[in-house]
Amino acid sequence: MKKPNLLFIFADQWRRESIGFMEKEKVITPNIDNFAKNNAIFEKAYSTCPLCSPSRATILTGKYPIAHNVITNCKPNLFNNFLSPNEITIGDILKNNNYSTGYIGKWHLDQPDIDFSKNPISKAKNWDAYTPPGPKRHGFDFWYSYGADDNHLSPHYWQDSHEQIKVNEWSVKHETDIALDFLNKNKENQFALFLSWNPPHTPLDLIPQKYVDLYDNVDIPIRDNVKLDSIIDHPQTIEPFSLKETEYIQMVKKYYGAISGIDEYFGKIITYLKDNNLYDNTLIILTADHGEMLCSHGLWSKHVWYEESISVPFILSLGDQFKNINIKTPLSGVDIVPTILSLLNIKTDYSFHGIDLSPTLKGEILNNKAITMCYTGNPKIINNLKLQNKNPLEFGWRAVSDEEYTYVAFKNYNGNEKLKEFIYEAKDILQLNPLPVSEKNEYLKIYLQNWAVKYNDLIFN
Ligand SMILES: [Ca+2]
Repeated sequence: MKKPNLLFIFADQWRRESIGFMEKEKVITPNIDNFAKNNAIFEKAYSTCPLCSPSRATILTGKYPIAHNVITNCKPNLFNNFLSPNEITIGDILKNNNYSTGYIGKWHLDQPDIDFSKNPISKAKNWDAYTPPGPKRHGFDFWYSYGADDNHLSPHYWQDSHEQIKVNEWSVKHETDIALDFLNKNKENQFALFLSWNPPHTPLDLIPQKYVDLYDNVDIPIRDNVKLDSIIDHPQTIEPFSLKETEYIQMVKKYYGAISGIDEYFGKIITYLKDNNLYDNTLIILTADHGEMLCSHGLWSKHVWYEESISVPFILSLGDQFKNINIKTPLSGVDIVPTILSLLNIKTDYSFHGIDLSPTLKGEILNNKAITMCYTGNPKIINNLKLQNKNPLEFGWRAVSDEEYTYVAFKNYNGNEKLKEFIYEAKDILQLNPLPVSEKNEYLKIYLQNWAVKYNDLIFN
């Protein structure tokens, strides 16, 4: 019998609670709700690093950022910070196992083209890159992708030449059409497709209005940890700004609208798979690279240890094998490759930093912990630390979560403060009441210290 196919769909900056069935936020997602109701939900899924490139590299390699070396976003003048052709990704492994492989949408794992030429023939600007056929595509044979660009209503892509393909429609719609075409051409094959949607990533104005209009008469409650005066990101790289409540609610409606749009196209894909007898033998995963703060704790975007930033949706189906299952064991980005390979019955000699969580789908409880982290990629901060003869990799934060607590170790990026520690109880959902490290929870600190020794992480130096 054919091994199961794989369809891995992930969005960008989509936090775990921004889905209808979670009943935490008023997001309209009927297709995803229906999918989740009939399948397996990992209730504690975490991004390994709440930032695009490191998270994506971890999803594909099953390794921590300190090992695959993508510790911050791929952007100009950071010459070693891209996914090396020598890394082994799930794409490489699936291709070697005779899968027809494809990658559609945002990649953001390559060195920007403007590092090589001021006017690249690919016409890639800023952080963007054309990844040519070869080892940098990591086993993905069909390619319809770009590096980093956020023009959701006028996206562009590259296939197998430097020629940029420009499109005038919402990126989620366009990429779904390309994905359906890939599925149609490969339905007789054993296929593995990664579909990487950019929304609900900012800018939130670049969304078809019809999705925002869905929320015209919806009362949007404001999360109790939201602060709208003096909003910054973490670490602070933007000037503080403020929002009126009405402005904030309008912004949240746009964020939710993007997710409703995603829901529509996710529904089309599921319908296609069912109509073409592909649903039963396809492992489908729906997740995100990281979350979005949306002004919780007065913070914008991500790169911080709070749940809104590190938590992601993670819903999985394989025919009707895993029905109505809610898994409480934490899952982190490093666990994704070993779990997928196990569910596809693929054995490999490569080792990963995460574990195979597939036994949890059959009711086993595994003692897994999710480790999350951020380093600095800000050139000003890096230069400042180097002027102090300090290694930038010693700074930032590392965290570990289990079902009861999250422990955070934070060394401020300015280089002259001691390590700070925070403990959050899982039941303190808004994380407004950090606890001191105590006898009850210090096992997590010890766990993280052992992790740092094992993987040569420098946060406790
Ligand atoms: Ca991202």
